[in-house]
Amino acid sequence: MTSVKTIAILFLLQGLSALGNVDETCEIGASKDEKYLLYTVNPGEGFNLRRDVYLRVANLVRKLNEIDNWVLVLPPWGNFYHWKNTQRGKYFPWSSFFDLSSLNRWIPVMELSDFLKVKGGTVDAAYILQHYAEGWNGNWEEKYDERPCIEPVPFTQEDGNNQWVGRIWGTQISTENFSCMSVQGHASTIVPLVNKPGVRSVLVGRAETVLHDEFGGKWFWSARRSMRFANHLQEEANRFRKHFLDSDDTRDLTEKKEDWRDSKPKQDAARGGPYVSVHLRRRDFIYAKGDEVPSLSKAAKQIEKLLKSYSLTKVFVATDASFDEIEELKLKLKEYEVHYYSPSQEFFNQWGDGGVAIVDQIICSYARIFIGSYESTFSFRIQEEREILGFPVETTFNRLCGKKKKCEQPAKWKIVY
Ligand code: GFB
Repeated sequence: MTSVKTIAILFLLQGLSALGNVDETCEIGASKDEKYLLYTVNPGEGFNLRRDVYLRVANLVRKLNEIDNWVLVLPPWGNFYHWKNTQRGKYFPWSSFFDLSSLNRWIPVMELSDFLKVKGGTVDAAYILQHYAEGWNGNWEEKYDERPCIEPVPFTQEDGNNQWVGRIWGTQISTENFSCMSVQGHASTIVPLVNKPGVRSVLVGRAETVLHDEFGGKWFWSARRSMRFANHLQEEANRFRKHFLDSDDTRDLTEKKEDWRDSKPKQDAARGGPYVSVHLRRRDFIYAKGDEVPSLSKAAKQIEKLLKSYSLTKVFVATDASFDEIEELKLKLKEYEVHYYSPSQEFFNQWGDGGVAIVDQIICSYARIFIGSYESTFSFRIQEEREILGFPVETTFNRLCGKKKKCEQPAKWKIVY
């Protein structure tokens, strides 16, 4: 099985590295028949939309593996607009945030650093996806065509040289075959583009351009369930739950099986810890979403209403708000216990803004009742997590209302097995 093979290669590489014995570019341990897909996402996108793009690409690999033997190379995380306290140019491998053995139970994956050890920084082809300059003119058909690049691309070609060279994830990637591809369609629309005879490694840039093959369907949820968090983050969140929120999996009825494929909690079985959790998105969201975002006073009122209706006294707030805003919110809720996660310096140095964001998301996921922010992908990922844990929908799909009279609640994307 490919996934087992990939893990075996990684162990072999780790062993050889420890012996100081690896030739950085030779194909030690590479399986002759494996092919490699790399991808990028629009640099302006945040952490949680990127997590969604992973699901699209993972299911592209699932499709590719019906005909061949592809491994997904995981693009390291870094240089994000929102990660203000994390050093620019610092990239985190996926194992910093996610459990690779869980991912591998859905499709074969490997870290970029392991790909570079096996293959070096050269790929057989690189495509940057884009929409059609002329739009789709009301005529939806699934297609892709080579077209002039619409936006600046990360690859350049020196005169008289047939190599295209780009700097991606702080790493030099080169290829002899580069083009921009206008695409209209789903992830599997580009299967023939990727799976060409003689092409063994492909980089697909701007992968967010393609849609999910079946958003909210069984394959979507399998890929999503495979995205379990790294143990060190889950444990950090569990310590916080226990210490400050009287919350643990036994009492909360949120125990999970070791392997996500065996974990299928009964719908509505999860009880959650005795606290309200809130995702209160501030900063650029206030400008981007305007009247949909509440003032702190209005947010406090909505939180208090939930605390009362669930007879709870503790609230956990995940937020990107400034310290002053957090203090202001605490003051407005002074009759209740308001908690938020503040990492130790040691934790922050190791896992950065991404690690803190995930700990916040995990703690929100285990609350008796959750309320999020309007159309925030950060909130959406928490809602998915709660579906995976088996919470009743009315405790999950709630949002804070802003000034607008009409306050539509989030769509209820229920899990499918
Ligand atoms: O994750 P994200 O795409 O969600 O971007 P939205 C928000 C980022 O802000 C997160 C930080 O990845 C975190 O780095 N952040 C937001 C938080 N809320 C929290 C929180 O509660 N705790 C912690 N620790 N960090 C979209 C962006 O954000 O908002 C778009 O993707 C754009 O680029 C738009 O900025 C306005 O969907 O909320």
